[in-house]
Amino acid sequence: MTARSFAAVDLGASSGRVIRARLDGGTLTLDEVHRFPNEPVPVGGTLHWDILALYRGVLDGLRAAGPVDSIGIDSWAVDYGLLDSTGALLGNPVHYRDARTTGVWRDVAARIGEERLYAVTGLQQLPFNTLYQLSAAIGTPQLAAAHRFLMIPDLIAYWLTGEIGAEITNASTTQLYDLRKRAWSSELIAQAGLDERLFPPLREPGTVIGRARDLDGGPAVVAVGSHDTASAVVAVPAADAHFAYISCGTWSLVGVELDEPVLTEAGRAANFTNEGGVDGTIRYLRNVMGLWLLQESCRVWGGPDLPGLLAEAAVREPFASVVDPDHPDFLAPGDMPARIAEFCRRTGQPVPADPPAVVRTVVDSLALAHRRTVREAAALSGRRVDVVHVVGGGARNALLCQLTADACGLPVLAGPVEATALGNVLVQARAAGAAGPGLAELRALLRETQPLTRYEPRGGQDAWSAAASRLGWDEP
Ligand code: LFR
Repeated sequence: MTARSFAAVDLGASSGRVIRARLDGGTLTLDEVHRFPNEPVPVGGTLHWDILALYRGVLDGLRAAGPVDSIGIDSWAVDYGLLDSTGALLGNPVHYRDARTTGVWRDVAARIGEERLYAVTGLQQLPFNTLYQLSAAIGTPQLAAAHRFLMIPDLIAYWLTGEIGAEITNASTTQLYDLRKRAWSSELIAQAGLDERLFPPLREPGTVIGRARDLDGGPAVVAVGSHDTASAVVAVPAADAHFAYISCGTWSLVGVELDEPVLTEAGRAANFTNEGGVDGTIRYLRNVMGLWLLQESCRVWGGPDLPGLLAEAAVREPFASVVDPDHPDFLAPGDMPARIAEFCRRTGQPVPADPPAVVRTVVDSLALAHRRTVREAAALSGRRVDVVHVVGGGARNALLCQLTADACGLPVLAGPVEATALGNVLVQARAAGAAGPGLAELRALLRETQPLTRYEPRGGQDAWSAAASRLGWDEP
């Protein structure tokens, strides 16, 4: 078979990347050809994405990648741009961490009915779900002038190809998508007071969107799991169905992969989500705040040497203090060490005295939240879990991986670090007839080509239960 090359555009909350992948027989190699910062900009009290700077980075990266068979685009979920009737972008997309939805989501959810919302969309309540962002925009001149709604990867694809559409894995995070009908929910769109004509036709991962007009040779742009978590889960190198995954980056997305949604009252009460995955799979998971707590702490500390801090944290006292990483206080950008200190004070725990102590508190707390969420995912779905796969940047964090294995009482298989880019590339490779056909074959290819690290649980489950009860957590 001849060698194939693909470009993965992966936009993350703190940086964007263009990665070139080469698939040659049994070898799959990645090469990051361009990385550019993603620096949100506060304007007039609203936090925006600098979408044109991101697009500039995408174009520079795609030019640097040279000739490729195709291009796939993924990014974080829920956020969007609005086009006017001439196709021009109306304003800069707003960052999901902006506070404009704070007071909105409870009212909207109560008006539509939380049970109904869950029955149709299967989604967890996150204050920033697209439904709540659009609800917050009702009455604005911008929404009144809007002709089309495009999620971030669909907007980038539109700029590259001129083609309008909505990729389904990302559409499934809007809370306006009917999971069973695999279509926009006319019912919820109407109830939210939105115009259904805003929402473009849906497209499946693996379909060709169009040609990138401004690039040499006009390579095809192919729809992938454009929600970064959907692409990351494609690249979980699982050998059978009995696994949980933690897609660990800015967020930790913790759950299991299912064939059918779980829409039970218990799942709704536990705020579990059913996001649409590649090949009709369901990502049954819950968002855990993830490395965001460390990233923001490091920003406040002026960019310290993180590996050094983690090494020091590893020898600090375990469970000196633990926090609930999902507390709403930790959602917005800001002084995380101060917020962690405040949480500890409020809950009668020692305040971490220096950066290594803060780091230990964060890592213990994340491992504890991973444990709780893996257990809940297994209990709520009935899926037996024998191994926990940690993929994404967090797979590099040996302390977090070991403590997650300890906390879950299960082996952790860490890697690939580049899961999102790999999942993006594999769906393109399959569309080109160069890999697959099923997720099982794509994952087998990863097991053969990507380095993975195994962490065995070291016991001590009682200490983890005790830490969980300090937070008042009821564990299954
Ligand atoms: C991860 C992610 C999560 C989503 C959050 C906000 O990058 O896509 O899956 O809940 O970002 O969009």
